[in-house]
Amino acid sequence: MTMPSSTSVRPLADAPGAAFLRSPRPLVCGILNVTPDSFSDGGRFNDPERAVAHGLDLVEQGADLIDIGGESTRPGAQPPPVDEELNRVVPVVERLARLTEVPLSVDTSRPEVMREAVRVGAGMINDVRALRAPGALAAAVELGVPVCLMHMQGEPDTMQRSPHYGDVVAEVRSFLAERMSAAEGAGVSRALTVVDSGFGFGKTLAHNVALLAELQQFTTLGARLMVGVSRKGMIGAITGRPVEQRLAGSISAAVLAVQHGAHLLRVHDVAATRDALAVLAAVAKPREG
Ligand code: 7PJ
Repeated sequence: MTMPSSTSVRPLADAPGAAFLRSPRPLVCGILNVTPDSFSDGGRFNDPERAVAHGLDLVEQGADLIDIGGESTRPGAQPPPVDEELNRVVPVVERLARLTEVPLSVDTSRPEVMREAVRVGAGMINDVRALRAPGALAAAVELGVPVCLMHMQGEPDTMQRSPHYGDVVAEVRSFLAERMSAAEGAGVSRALTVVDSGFGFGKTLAHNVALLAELQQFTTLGARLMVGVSRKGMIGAITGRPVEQRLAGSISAAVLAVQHGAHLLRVHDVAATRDALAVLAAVAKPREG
């Protein structure tokens, strides 16, 4: 048996601060929106007390991670002023960090919000702009926490006007490879990197379906793979259901995503997703790493 050479790739997530990413089972990340205008729960968790209570409920339901976001990225949305985003996110991260051991992720593209959120207890950055905003890459390097790099074509205010690709899977994959290289080149450990094809972000239903069908292609990038399809428009388009009736469709897509190699699921309905994954795990062979 040959020993790994010193130049061999370190195991994924073999880095301090990323222990939770090492889990051999798929992780369920609960969504905590602290925005007045999010598409599925806009305004409901707007006040910090209610947001914290909802975060604790997600923990009770079995969340492995909680993703806290103060910028609505629904189609047509404009980013809030930075102070507004800070005011929405920081108090909730700070309070939840005191009340739970479950890792907290901050869903932001802004270096100021990344820094403040990590300072008060966030342990991960989830960036729908994949560290392309000025200063974001440097902030991620400095903070040394895991980072999710997501693909988006365009910006939320216009991204659904006319999404276009030659080969959506190849283009999204090469974008993610490029952003992984940029992050690694700047000093973000590959062990801390998560990638996400960004369902619904500048994509038609056909694009989203192609990405879900070919999800395995993203597992060879050398990063953990996150999938967020919970209650999204693609589930509505496939099932013909309004947002409050998309649980069954969302669960089906989540199970399919895990069967196709997803390591993290970003979901609203944590308990139901955990149940579905328990059924899958009972019949599936254990997956490597
Ligand atoms: C995603 C996200 C996603 C990652 C949102 C929603 C829309 N971050 N932030 N992946 N979606 N990484 O909550 O459905 O799919 S906002």
